[in-house]
Amino acid sequence: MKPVTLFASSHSLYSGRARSYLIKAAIPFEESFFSTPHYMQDVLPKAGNRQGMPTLALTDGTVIRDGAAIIDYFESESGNVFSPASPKQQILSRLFDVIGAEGLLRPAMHYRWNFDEQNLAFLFQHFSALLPREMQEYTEKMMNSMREAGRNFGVVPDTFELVESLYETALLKMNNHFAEVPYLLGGKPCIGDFGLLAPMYAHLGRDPKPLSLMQATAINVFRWVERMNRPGPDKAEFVEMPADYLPGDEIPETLIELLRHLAIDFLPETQAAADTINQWLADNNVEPGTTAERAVGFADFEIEGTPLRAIAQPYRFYLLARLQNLFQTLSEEDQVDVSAMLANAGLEEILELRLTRDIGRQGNLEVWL
Ligand SMILES: N[C@@H](CCC(=O)N[C@@H](CS)C(=O)NCC(=O)O)C(=O)O
Repeated sequence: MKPVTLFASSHSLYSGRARSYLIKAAIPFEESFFSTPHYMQDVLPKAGNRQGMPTLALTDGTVIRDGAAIIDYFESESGNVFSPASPKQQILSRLFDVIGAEGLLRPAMHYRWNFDEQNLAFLFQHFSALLPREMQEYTEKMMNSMREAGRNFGVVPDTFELVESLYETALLKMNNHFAEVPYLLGGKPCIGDFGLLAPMYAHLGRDPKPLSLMQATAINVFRWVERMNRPGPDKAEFVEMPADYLPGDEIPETLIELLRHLAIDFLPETQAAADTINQWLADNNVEPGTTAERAVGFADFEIEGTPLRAIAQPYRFYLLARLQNLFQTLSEEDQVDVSAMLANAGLEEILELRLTRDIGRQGNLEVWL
């Protein structure tokens, strides 16, 4: 079978999510960079002219930009092999997708950009490799713009201590979970595993500083990161466990404990971002079909007494709405069960945190409907 092409890079957060999916789904692929003439001439125009990784080209030339859209495409082709069908599991799968892809950007950026002694040479090599030879002088500029992105996500000296303490506890709780099961929901990865891998691979499981922290303090998380990048179940430690989701819609207690901890950060930021974006929507006349930009202003919130300011990102709500819409399709009885599970994890409000306008996709871009 001719391989599809994934425009990606080893050190890109969102590339890790799509790559892992292709590996686990056994879809033949080859990787390419977005600085090639082929990407610029043939792929970018079909990607809504938005340059970004991951972008994927099918063998017939069709282009899919955005990691969630890439996964959606192959899920619908395959009959949703990585989407659990039972109520609680399917909601948690979607929840981990949004928390992973959007809710752990602060630790990812902190451990990448604030430990120059350990990380800088490694990062320089990777960023320089993204640029064609004649543009090498822009390497540092590109790196500085990513450093700036970290500050925009709320990683500034006053928040370093909080970001580290939240992440260290998250690692511990993930480690407890992956001591019990090889993937979030049992013997097989779900959509949520791919989302969670986004920050946990390219940044937190690969850059020298956070990789050493993970290897020293969270061996089971390290193994999960490795496992997510290998074909097949790769779960010799759990040889007795079927390569499937836990039976009976079971949710391990270790997962609820992890969510309870992740909620400390995810909930206040989501509440504040919803307020900022909804205010922006009220103040601006946004025509249907307008591209939903990455950020619309800043959200101010507080975690454990520390004030934070982070860009308010509509995309978080694009992913969250998928969970909320899924919830609406459940029977009343299942909704009661799912709400109780979310309440137990301190995340029941997540069902209500909506924007006043929906976001959809047109021409490979997220747009306001
Ligand atoms: N929502 C997109 C985000 C993709 C994204 O922001 N990718 C980063 C790399 S991890 C990127 O390409 N940044 C460079 C740029 O935006 O020019 C997805 O989930 O795929």
